[in-house]
This record gives sequence, C-alpha cells and structure tokens, in this order.
Amino acid sequence: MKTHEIINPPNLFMHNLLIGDEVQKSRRRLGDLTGLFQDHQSFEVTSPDELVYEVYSYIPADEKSQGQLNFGVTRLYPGKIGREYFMTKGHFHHCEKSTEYYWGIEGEGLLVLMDQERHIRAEKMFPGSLHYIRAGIAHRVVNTGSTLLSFGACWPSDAGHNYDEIACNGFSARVLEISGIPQLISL
Ligand code: S6P
Ligand code: ZN
Repeated sequence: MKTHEIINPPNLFMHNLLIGDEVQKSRRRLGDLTGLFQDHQSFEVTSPDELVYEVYSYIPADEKSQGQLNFGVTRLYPGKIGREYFMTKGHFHHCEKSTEYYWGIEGEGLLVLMDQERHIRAEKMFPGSLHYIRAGIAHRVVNTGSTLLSFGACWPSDAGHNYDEIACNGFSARVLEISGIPQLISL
C-alpha cells in the first residue's frame, strides 16, 4: 500500500473574491476610459479619478502556452455618464479561436456580444448566470443596476486581448437608460 501526498491548493478564491500575492490587480478609472462613453460633455464634468472597475486575475501560465487557463473576477461599480451605464472597455481576443466563460456573482447587468460583422446581442447577468462567449465574439459588461456588479471569467492563457478594434470602432450598440429602463440601442 502506498500513501500519496494530499496537497493544499492555493486558496485564492475566497468569498467570491480573488485574494493573495499570486493575484494580479488592475483598476480602470474614468480617466483611463476616454472616448468610451457617448456623452463627452458629461464625461468632462465627472472626476477622472472615479473608479469604474477592478480586475483580479490569476494567471498561472505563460501567455504563449497553449492548453492553459486564466481565472479572474471583475468588480464593476454602478454609475452613468449621461444616460450610459458604467461598462468595461470590451475586447476581441487576439487568438480568434479563443472562447471564454463569464458567470454572474453579484449585482445585475448585461453582457454585450458583437461578432466580426458587428451583429450585436446582449445577455442578462445576475448571480448564477452563465455565459459562454464563443470564438470571435467581442464582449463587454455593463452594470445596469444600482449596486456593484461582480462576475467571474475563465479564458485561455494564450487568448490575448485586442482592444484596438473596439477603441477604433466601438461596439455597434450602447446600453442607455431610456424611460428608466436599460435598453440596447444601435448607433
Ligand atoms: C479577460 C476577461 C476579463 C476582462 C475584464 C475587464 O479575457 O474577459 O477578465 O479582461 O472583465 O474587461 P476589459 O474588456 O476591460 O478587459
Ligand atoms: Zn475576454
């Protein structure tokens, strides 16, 4: 009989947060999101220091290695610029074959998905919602609620992030509050 070692995994994922020295953190403030929102006048009169979202990522493998996975939690704060809700920048993946899972942890929002022909659709996010983001689809999350929206993500280590396409051409629709309701409006 052989006794095998039983190992403690890193306990990074505590209370739906990613915590620990191995976790990479990034913050996006309004000042980092110039040009993202439609209403430039409202953007100009809001503090550039206002925190819009934080990303916590566990990236165990080199970004060039195939078959590996990253894991993350994003915390997107409530707020609006004019009628447009706070949102992530959104991106395509550099590797067009890469897929991704998102899942809702806390709060409510919309996952906006756009294909390469700029066809758009959105899925509601809520605690327990599961979103399979297929290959070649740009993805952006919008906080349509009045509380923190937190969601998890799992994506291939070699996916890469193509922000340039969205920075140049944006998404083909925006989520705006119209008559008190979040609506996905084509431009
Ligand atoms: C990575 C994954 C998330 C986002 C994060 C912020 O593939 O989709 O971790 O990076 O939600 O969004 P963005 O669009 O600013 O990277
Ligand atoms: Zn992604």
